[in-house]
Amino acid sequence: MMTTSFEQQPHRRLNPLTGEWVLVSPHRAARPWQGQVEPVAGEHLPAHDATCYLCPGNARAGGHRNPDYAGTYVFDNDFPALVTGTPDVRHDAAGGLVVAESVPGICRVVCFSPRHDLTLSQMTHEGVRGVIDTWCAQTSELSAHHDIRYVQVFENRGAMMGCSNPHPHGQIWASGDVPNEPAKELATQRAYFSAHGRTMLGDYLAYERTAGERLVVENEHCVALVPFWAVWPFETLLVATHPVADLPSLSGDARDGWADVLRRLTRAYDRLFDVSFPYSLGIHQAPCDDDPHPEWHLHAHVYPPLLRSATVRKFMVGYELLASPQRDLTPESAAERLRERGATRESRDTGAP
Ligand code: H2U
Ligand code: ZN
Repeated sequence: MMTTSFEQQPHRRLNPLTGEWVLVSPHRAARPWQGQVEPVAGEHLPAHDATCYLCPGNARAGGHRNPDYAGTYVFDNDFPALVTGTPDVRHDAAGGLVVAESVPGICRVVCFSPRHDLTLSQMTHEGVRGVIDTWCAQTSELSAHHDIRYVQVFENRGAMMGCSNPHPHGQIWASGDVPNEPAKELATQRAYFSAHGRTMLGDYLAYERTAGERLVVENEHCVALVPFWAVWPFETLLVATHPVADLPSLSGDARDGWADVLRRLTRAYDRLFDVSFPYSLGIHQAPCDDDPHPEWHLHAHVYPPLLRSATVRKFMVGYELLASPQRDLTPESAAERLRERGATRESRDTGAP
């Protein structure tokens, strides 16, 4: 348990993966709140939408047509942020103050299901397992490219997160650099592994399993918890129970375990405010740079913007933008609320494909 005085008094918590602090002000959570927590009528979507650029058989921008796919479907993004074959150029002026360099890369879109009206939380176990298998296969394929050093798998869900289309899909951006967030985690995990000979997240997971108060859903392969240093109100961290460095290293059983936790967690999120819960989800895996990565422990972050209801979101502005992230709701109470809604182990045959 936490030192009792921290339950009421302002304090800051360290994120050992990034080396950054978050300010926690639990006493503010008790302040009067006039807003209602009300269910929002869900948008009714058709199973197939003739105007959707991700539905089977439909045309996309640029003239491509999607095949009549049955499971997942991957295509090269028609508006990629990164492209292959960019000339290798570096600009360094003003004694290192004005620096730019070229970044080659490949951007893909992953349709999770042919059904326009589903989310990960509503798909069957087999459907979500198919998504994980696709992430694994894409990671293997993209990391084999000689100019790729990092493969970022992610999903932006919901209009609140800037997602342009409700059709269940995610993206993969593979790049020639190791981007900011994984680069921070590489440095901290490396330092921890060289000091202790064990992975940072393996030791952290052992601590959380004993403490119990931040656990949300788990099985023998994957644990979802609200990290001690969570910034977003209902942020979660998914950690592999057996340390592996990347998605392709997950065994078949472990992929089933991740599918089970992903489904139960996204269902718990949907039940929290009785709304199809928006979030950004991303897998953090080892860089594919030919170095061994015994320090890297496969994990995923889920960052949902909602704070008090389906319509009240947290904004990262003011102090957060200029000084440090801050939260009122403690990670422990967020975990308790999610745990209550994710307690049941779902039957494998509920849901849709
Ligand atoms: P969101 O996940 O943020 O909604 O983005 C969907 C992606 O789909 C976006 O990166 C791509 C956009 O470039 N896209 C296509 O590749 N082809 C299309 O016909 C429309 C959208
Ligand atoms: Zn669609």
